[in-house]
Amino acid sequence: MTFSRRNFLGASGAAALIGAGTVSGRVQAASIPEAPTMTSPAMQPPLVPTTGPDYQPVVTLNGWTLPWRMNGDWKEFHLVAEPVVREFAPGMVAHLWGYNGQSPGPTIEVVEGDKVRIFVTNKLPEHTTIHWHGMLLPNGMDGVGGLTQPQIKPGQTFVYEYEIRKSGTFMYHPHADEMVQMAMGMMGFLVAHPKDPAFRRVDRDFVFLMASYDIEPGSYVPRVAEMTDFNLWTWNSRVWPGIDHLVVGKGDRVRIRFGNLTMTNHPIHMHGYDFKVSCTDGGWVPEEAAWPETTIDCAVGQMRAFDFVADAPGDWAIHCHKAHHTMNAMGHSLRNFIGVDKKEVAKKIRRLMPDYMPMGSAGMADMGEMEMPLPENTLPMMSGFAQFGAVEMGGMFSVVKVREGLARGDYKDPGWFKHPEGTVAFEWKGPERSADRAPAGAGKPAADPAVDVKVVKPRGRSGHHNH
Ligand SMILES: [Cu+2]
Repeated sequence: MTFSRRNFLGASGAAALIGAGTVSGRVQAASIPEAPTMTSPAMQPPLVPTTGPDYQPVVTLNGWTLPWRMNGDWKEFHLVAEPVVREFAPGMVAHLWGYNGQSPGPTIEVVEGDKVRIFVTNKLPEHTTIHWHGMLLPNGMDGVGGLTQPQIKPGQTFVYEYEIRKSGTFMYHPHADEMVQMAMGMMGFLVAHPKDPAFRRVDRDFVFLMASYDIEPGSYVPRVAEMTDFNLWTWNSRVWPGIDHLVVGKGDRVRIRFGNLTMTNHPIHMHGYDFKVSCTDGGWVPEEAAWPETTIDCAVGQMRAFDFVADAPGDWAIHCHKAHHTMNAMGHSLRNFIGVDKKEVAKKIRRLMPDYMPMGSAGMADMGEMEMPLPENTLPMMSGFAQFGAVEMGGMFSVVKVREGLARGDYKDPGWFKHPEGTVAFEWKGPERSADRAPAGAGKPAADPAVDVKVVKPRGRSGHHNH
């Protein structure tokens, strides 16, 4: 782990030094805990609890969990709102606002029944607040600037104190100059674990927040007044191929939780499985009422979690099903040139612009592998490679890698899936060649279909629709 731990006391250390219940809440608040920071976009190992009830800590894609200290009965955190530089994927960084060195901010993990004290220091050039989305708490801790508290001015530190009344899936974000501050990347995940360690427990628990940015190709700062036309669709302020894979052991019980702070809905689809929607930001869905899905739509301001048992090994795609949301910048104002022969035009244009490449006469898949000159700090519209070639994706796309024999807590990338022989789609090259290609049985054609296939014709009169 690379976060700064200067003077920071671990979860057990502080409690031992200060002694439980020796001073009142207000006096304790006089000493501010260290604010650890993280600038690496690499996924940090889950933070296993050392005090209090046991729980399965979450893993934040390309992120981390904020360490805390115990101070008497209180679990204390320190968030610092500040400008940050975030890599979206290798080849592009954005100048954003976030917390403790990163956008999104660190994930906060607490337990039902915890008394939580969160210090918030404002190092932004304008005022801010933090709203604890979905939390049941005293009205004055709700973080709505002007309505429930004065805004936190630059340089000030405010304290939020509340008891965690229920477990579930939550998030935090500013409720001050909200349009600008969320468009700049200010948000973070908040997970409240159940007091009962066995309640709805899983073996791996992944979290990410969805955000959208409008960053002109060649620039670094989001346009914050954009309402609908965003060009970068992110999970934890990362885009494919920069988003961590979700590494899972075969047989693991798995939970994936996400929240939506963009300006449109995202139907999140996972291949290879059906799953149950288990939790929303409103609470747990009772097990007998959890409904099956393979795509779960997440509206603006909503959070969803789904659970499954990882019984099918493989490299399974997980992505937003809006095709424009699995593209990076430059994908939106293109005209459709399918069927247009641009060879003659291209020759003429190349006399003026030697680098000119005509695109899209037969679809745009060629953009997934081309090395076209791009403006600086700009990602290709679609990119990323896997064992069979270009994946032709961007934005909200990743891979759930289910593997046999992974150790508990092993999240290292296991590489691409080794498919059992005869289980990969293959090119038909006639009966003999294809029989060679797939000798193991699965997917092997039984005989020459040209001979055996029976053509089934619809019954009824022609032109009449059968229902
Ligand atoms: Cu989407």
